[in-house]
Amino acid sequence: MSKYMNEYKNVAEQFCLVGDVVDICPYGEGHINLTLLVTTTEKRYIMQKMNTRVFTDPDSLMANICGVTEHLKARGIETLNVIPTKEGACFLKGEDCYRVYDFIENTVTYQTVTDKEVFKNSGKAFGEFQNYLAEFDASKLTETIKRFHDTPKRFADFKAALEADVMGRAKDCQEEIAFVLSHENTYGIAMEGLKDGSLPLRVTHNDTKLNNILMDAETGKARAVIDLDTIMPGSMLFDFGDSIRFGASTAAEDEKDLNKVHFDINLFKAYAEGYCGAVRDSITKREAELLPYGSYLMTIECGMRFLADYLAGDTYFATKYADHNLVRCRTQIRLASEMESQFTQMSEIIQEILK
Ligand code: ADP
Ligand code: GN1
Ligand code: MG
Repeated sequence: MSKYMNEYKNVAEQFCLVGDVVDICPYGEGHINLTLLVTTTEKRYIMQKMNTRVFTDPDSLMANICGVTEHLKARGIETLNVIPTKEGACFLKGEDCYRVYDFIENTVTYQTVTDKEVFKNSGKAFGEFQNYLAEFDASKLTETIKRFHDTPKRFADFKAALEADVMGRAKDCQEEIAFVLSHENTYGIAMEGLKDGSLPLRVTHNDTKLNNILMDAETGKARAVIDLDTIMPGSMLFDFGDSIRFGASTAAEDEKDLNKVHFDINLFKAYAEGYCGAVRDSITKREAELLPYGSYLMTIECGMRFLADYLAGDTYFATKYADHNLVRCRTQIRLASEMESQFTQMSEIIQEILK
């Protein structure tokens, strides 16, 4: 029996699965939860050991997910289907917490953009997802990670990790540290906009990277937005920006050769066409103006989060080797600095699409 069957078969059998469990193996490239593909004699499931260090209130988290998925199902939208435990709960609660979803078959997730059209389709799907969330009662949602995209707070956390330097790693990343410190005056615009009301507070997904959407394996069209853990009140800038951060790059998030990493304005345009096309009726003038900035902000924010985690000893993001978080931070800095010099072109593209 494989290591994973040994360790998790008993767990899987506590859920209402159809058929007998015949295989369990790790699946996907998520950085937060342990994701397992469970195969039974009848069908496949995704089982996740939830990261309860990151999500400290799994009851509220699962209530959010059940609420949102019910909302989507009622509108005929394909979404995650939560499989209950044999005791009728929506997740298994214990020292570790687990949940199971139907595996959504005949879909693929991408770790980089291989086809501009697919990226445009993902933009359309995330834009439509934003529209569906607009009809969802925000008061029913718990904020699963407080101040998730509050970049000045992220910057304060980064400075605390730098100050502590518990691993003695700061000496190895002076250039990256200097970049993050020198851009402090650019971090506040989105939070200020939300505070003074010039940017509307919406219900947003907040983690819109390309591998959090399942695309149809045959048509390349979006099938389902997944990873619903961070659905919370936020700004449209966060959802648009995080997709650009991950997808409008010529390389993977953890590419080691920085010569291969560039911000690709044509990919930006493709995503913007899909996303802005979908939110055309609800996007405000100020949001549209700030979409280029939001892309930069989500990129540098993610860079400083990777760097803070590197300094803190890799306690948050799953890593595969010692300086994985530093490698990731470097790609984000490269992208952010290239975006900074192309705000005008990005703005022109948005204006042209929305006119
Ligand atoms: P994390 O929070 O760690 O990122 P995700 O919920 O995003 O975890 O899942 C990790 C990966 O597992 C996804 O990128 C996707 O490839 C795959 N995945 C998750 N849920 C499903 C599902 N229901 N059907 C098919 N694939 C899935
Ligand atoms: C994490 O869970 P996952 O891998 O889809 C992270 C995001 C980061 C992303 C960077 C809850 O996303 O905020 O942008 O890694 N999710 C959480 O790849 O922190
Ligand atoms: Mg994910």
